[in-house]
Amino acid sequence: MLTALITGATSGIGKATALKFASEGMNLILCGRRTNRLEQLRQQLSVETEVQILTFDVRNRSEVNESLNSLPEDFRKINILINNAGNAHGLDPIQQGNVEDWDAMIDINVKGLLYVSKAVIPGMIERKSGHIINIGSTAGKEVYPNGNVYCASKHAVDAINQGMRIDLNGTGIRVGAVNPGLTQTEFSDVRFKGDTKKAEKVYQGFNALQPEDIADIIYFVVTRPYHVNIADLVVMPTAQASSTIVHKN
Ligand code: NDP
Ligand code: 8X3
Repeated sequence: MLTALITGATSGIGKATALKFASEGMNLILCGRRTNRLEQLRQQLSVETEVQILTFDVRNRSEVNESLNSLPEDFRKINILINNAGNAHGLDPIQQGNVEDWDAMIDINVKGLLYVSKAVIPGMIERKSGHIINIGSTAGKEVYPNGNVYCASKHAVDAINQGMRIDLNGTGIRVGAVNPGLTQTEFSDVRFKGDTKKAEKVYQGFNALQPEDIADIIYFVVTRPYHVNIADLVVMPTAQASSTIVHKN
């Protein structure tokens, strides 16, 4: 029985991946800061599979380590790590950028991903097996106006994904990235700090990707035969050609 740890499981892509994995019988370790949502998911998914929940902020290195060390013995063998927790904070020209937003994006999207990976990788090396999926973004492939630091954080994820694959080569661990384009989640609510009207506009006039679309792809990636590693995958809505070119009705 495979065990998957998913960060950012309380919403969007992480939650959809949790639902997909549960429906396929994987054991789950679900992480996030919102305990009530994690509890709800545990109740919902426990009829299908075994679920552990961990409440921690990926920015807090000691919380990350203590949480992972608190796992019961039968959840310590993590086969799959989905490094998904992350968000954009703000969409401002760099000269008007908010330093707290910059800190949040670098601390969560980059350092948080590293802290969780650092805690999980040693066990995978010991067992000579494991699969790490880093959730990047089209924003990690190109920079768009006002995307500055968010794009930088996702370019860092792209570099870390490559670096992990290079350094872990020969250990038995597979490493790959899934890089979504515009996906309708709580992402824009967070980016625009609860301005739901502004957030809704982002996905109006075209068929955006849904979190379930990405979850299906993640499931496909982690269920390839062991000798197949999907190293880097970019997926956009059909209406999207690049970060700045989206065909709207
Ligand atoms: P959501 O806002 O719906 O989900 C974000 C998740 O990240 C939540 O579960 C949230 O949980 C978690 N999270 C955020 N900050 C922290 C933190 N400090 N510590 C722990 N967990 C945290 O957005 P998405 O599902 O869209 O985003 C998931 C990933 O996909 C992100 O890495 C994002 O950059 C990426 N992505 C999204 C795209 C999109 O268009 N939506 C496109 C490309 C990539 P909680 O608040 O409970 O802590
Ligand atoms: C999320 C996609 O284009 O909003 O990473 O940055 S975008």
